[in-house]
This record gives sequence, structure tokens and C-alpha cells, in this order.
Amino acid sequence: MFTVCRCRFAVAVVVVGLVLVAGCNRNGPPPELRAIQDLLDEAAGNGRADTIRLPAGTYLLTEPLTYTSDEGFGLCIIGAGAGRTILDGQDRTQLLRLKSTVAGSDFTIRHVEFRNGRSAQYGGALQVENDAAATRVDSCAFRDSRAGVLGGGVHAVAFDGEVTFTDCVFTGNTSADDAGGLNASSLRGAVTLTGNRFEDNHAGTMTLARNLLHDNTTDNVVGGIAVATSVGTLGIFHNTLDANAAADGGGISIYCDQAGARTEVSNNIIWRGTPNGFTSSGAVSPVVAYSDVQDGTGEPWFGTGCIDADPLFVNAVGGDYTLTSGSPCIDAGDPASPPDPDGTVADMGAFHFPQRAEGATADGRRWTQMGGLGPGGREVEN
Ligand SMILES: [Ca+2]
Ligand SMILES: [Ca+2]
Repeated sequence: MFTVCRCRFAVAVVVVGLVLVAGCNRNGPPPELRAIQDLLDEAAGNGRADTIRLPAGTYLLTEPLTYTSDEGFGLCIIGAGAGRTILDGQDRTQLLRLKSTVAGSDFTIRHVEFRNGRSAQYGGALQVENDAAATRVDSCAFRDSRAGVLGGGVHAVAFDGEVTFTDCVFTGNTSADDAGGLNASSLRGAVTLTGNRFEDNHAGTMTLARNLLHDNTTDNVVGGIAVATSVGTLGIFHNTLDANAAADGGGISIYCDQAGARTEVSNNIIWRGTPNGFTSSGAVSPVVAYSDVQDGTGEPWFGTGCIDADPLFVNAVGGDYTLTSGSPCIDAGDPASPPDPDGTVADMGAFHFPQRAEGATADGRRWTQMGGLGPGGREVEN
């Protein structure tokens, strides 16, 4: 699906076929890691866009790979696939740190697995600060990493740039403070998180669209989705949350610092949040619409189209959060939302229940069931 490099400029450096040497070098990082760091250093100042390809293999890091640049050109880092190209911090080092302050320096990271990262502060596995350009992370896995402050798996922040995570897996990450899986924010840009999977991350996670979050736990606030904004607009659509627990805000928690902030929360399933499914604080009191929220009935935020009924997942215990045919969430989303790929009214939650055979939609378009992140796959139009 993601085979086309999104660098804004022509690819200038392509490195393939690095020879991997297993184990560590007592006198420093092994040669293949030194070679990668050399490429990053060169890319940071060569006045053009670069792509660095990481061949399949397990890279045992003893110090982070770093890239700090003030040139307005992009950087792509592309692996052979999560599970094939693995950066392993051996429980002692952060894995990758990227930083830029200028426009045009888009970062793309794709098909890489990050695991066993450690950071005393931010981003146990990956730390990205891209103030004025886009950060896009596609089809990566973040596992078993830990941060001392924020973003056990990933810490990705921007002032004006957009931050996008698509089809990533976050599992077993921990932070001592907040955001066990992912901390992503942009002061004036957009944060878009689509099709990601969050499992067993400890502390909060933040997400927006079509994410599945279950069994996340924190001792602080927010087990599932934590979103904060000062004056921006937040949209939280088509997420499925189940069995997320926190001291407060087990499912979704929204904080709006100033009255100018806007929020839209609709088409979600928020089930078994402990102690509650939804909380908000700050200058704005968001209203949830067209969502299935356990114990939401009577709450001031329980708005138009909301229901409080068992979503009838196929097998929540087994991690299958697709809907059974009797689910009250089917066709219960906002009628004004884009229709499901099968042409019917939007279902609540991350996975829609297909009511028509593949290839047949009401308006003649075709759609195909894809093997996606959920056990039932996701559906895409084509
Ligand atoms: Ca460059
Ligand atoms: Ca539907």
C-alpha cells in the first residue's frame, strides 16, 4: 500500500545491501550502524532530499541513531518491514532521534520495527521534533520500549508541521508519566493517526481516527485516548476502545486549554472504560455524538445519536473487535458521515460490518475486503 516514497524531492542517496554483523563491537557500534549514522550525518547537510534503506536484519544499538538538520530537504528511512528490519535498543538506549526546525524537511519512516528502546525522558524508541515540516510514520511497529517522562514508544512533536502515524502497532510500551504508547502533538499543525493498533501500553495514548485501543492501563489519567489542545480543532472518529483503565478517563479524555478550541467526537465505541469512558476538562466541554459509550446515559456529554448498548464484538477476549450481525453499532453512526465502503450508513467503531458482498455497493462503486490490522480486516474502496 505504501510503496511510493513521499519525499518532496528526488531521491539522492539510496543505500542497500549493508552487510550485517551480529552482536556488538566492544570499541563502539558495529560497522553497519556506523555506516547508517554516517549516512544520516551526510544527509543532514548535503542540500538535497535523501532516502536511506535499512536492509532486513536485527540491529543491536548501543546508542541512538541521530539526525539533526537545518536544511529544507526531506529524509526517508525505509526498512524491509516490521519484523524484518529491527532496531533493538537492548533495554539501554533510545533508537532513533530526528530533529529539524525548517520548512521542507519532511520525515518519512516506513516498514521498520523499533523495540527495547529506553529513554530517560522522551520517546523510548523514537523521538521526532520536526517543527515546520511533516512527519509521516507508516507501517512500523513499536514494542517494549520505555520513556522516563513521556511517550514510552514514540514522542513526535511539531510547532507547525503535521504528524501522521498510519498502520502502526504499539505494544508493551511504558512511560513513567503519560502516553505509554505514543505522544504526538502539533501546536498549529495537524495530528492524524489512522489505522494504528495499541495494545498493552502503560500510560495514555493519543489517537484520532479508526484506531483500536484495548487493555491499556495507567496509574495516571487516560488509559485510551488523551488529547489536549490550546486553540485547535480535535476530531476523534471511528475508534474502538475496550477495557482501558486509568485513575481517571479510562477511555477518552480531552483537555482544551482555551475557549477557542473545537472538538468533534463521533462514531466511536467506548466500552468497559475504568472508571469511566469519557472525561473532559479545561475551557471547553466537548459533546460526544453518535457513539456507543458504556454508562454514558444521563451524562452531560452524552449527545445526539449516542447509545449505551453492548456493541456485540465478535470476540473481545480474543482481540477480535469486529461487529457481529446483531450489533447496535451497525448503521448507527452519524448519517452525515461518509458512508461505509459497502455503501451503507456509517457504523460506529473502527471496523465496519460489511452488509454487502464485495464488489457491490449501492451506487455502483466497488469495494474489497482487505487483510488489515483487525482480525476482520479493514475495508477499502477501489
Ligand atoms: Ca539531505
Ligand atoms: Ca454501515
